[in-house]
Amino acid sequence: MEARLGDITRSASWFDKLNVPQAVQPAAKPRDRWFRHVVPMPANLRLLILCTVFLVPAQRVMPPRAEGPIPSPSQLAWQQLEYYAFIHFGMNTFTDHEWGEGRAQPALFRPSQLDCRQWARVAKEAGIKGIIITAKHHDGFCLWPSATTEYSVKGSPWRDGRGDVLKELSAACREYGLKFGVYISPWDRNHPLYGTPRYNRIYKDQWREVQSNYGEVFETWLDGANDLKKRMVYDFSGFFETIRSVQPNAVIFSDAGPDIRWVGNEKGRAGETNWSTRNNEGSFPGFADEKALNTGDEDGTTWIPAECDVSIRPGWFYHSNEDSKLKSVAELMDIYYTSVGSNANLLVNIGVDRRGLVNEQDEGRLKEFRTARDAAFRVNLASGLAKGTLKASSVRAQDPTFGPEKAIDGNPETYWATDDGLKTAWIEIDFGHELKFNRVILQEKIALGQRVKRFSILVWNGGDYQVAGRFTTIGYKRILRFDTVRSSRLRLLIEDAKAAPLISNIEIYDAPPL
Ligand code: FUL
Repeated sequence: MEARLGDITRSASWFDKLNVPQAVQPAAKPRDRWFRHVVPMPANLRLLILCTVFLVPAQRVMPPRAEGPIPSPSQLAWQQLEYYAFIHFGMNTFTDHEWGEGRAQPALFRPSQLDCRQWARVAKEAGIKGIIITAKHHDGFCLWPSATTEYSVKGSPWRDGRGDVLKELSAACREYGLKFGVYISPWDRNHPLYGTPRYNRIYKDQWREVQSNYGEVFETWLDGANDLKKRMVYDFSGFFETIRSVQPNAVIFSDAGPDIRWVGNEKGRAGETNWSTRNNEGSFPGFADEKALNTGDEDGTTWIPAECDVSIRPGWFYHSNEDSKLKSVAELMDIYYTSVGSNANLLVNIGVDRRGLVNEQDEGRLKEFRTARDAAFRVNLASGLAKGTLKASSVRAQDPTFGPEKAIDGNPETYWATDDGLKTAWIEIDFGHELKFNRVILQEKIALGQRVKRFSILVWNGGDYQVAGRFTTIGYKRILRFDTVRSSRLRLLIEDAKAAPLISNIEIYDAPPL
């Protein structure tokens, strides 16, 4: 899928046919001939009109209008987190199960050294921005002393039945500057009311409890899991309303959004084409159209970006027999490129062990993963370039506010914009001398909609531009990988877009081999 620089043999002449302007055209300004048509009028009225016309300061060029659906402020803040962790911990940790049946005695839950500050410290040191905890998995065991059930930490010997994992974890997250999120499974294999309509109320109460008592929750995670025999008709719209009523800024994740969508697999792979827009009508958690979730819909009517959940080990919960089966750094880096690098957020799962600690194996691997990311993106070759090293085929109304330099100024608010109506355009960086690179990061100004449908990266070979790779969508972030090239110029050629492209960031790196 990934176009690589091995493809460079292709001639660049195809893009000449795209009819992309070769340089910025002077904007044709309408001529101010209004005064010709002035009809006789009283002198004081004429004076007033003249004052208004000449004394009002020159109008700024208006920013482009949004195209299609756009993210809410919470969705935008969520997208900027990029990478955060899942923690699967609960009764399954002690019974060595993935899906408990809800029959294990609460007395079995007895972590010997549970320390949420250790979880938060490891996460912080690994560059993780937040933690989502399995407050209740399918077995129904609650990690907080819920009033809705007897099946919880209050029945366990841990902290003499007075413990509360959510209380300790939310405090640790605050201490370490991490976001705190919660997963509550709707499927509950213990609750006596499961399978009856009354259970919907129980489940809403559980959301009310976890959202009312532990401070700010950044993400609420709901899967669509259902019992095969006692099949529930879940009141998902009621669940979403309940969550919104307590914490309106918490984004809600499920197969069907409403804020964040599942990416359609548990491998950490978003589509090469990945729209943050979806035609969501008829979607229901538990009935996932995996293909559509993987790519989103170009003409989607709702903004629902994708999240990639993937475990660092084969299972979600800790099993000692998986201590030697962690994903390698190379695998994690590959996942990073196909998730964060493909316009999705990455949710890496850690199974906290029976002691109640992030296991040494997982801690080590998470830190190695961070080291590899830091090494890949150490020196941005597009930063600090002198003015004039960038050119573009078009600049919105020729206003420097939207000039090509805005794509490398390190400010996510500013962006390069072309004139309205253009669907093809290029921006070029001339380094002035040959540089070696193999990664390019691109970002669109998604606050105004996702626009780019197809683009190429071209590199100058001394006499001509050659294609390094051809790609489809960009979105919030796209990271392109290709074999190392040596070149003095790079051109981003946008070949098709839903509306005039708005590029807020370009970074260029020479990532070392792993
Ligand atoms: C799924 C569950 O069935 C798995 O056990 C795991 O929790 C995964 C993240 O979500 O729906």
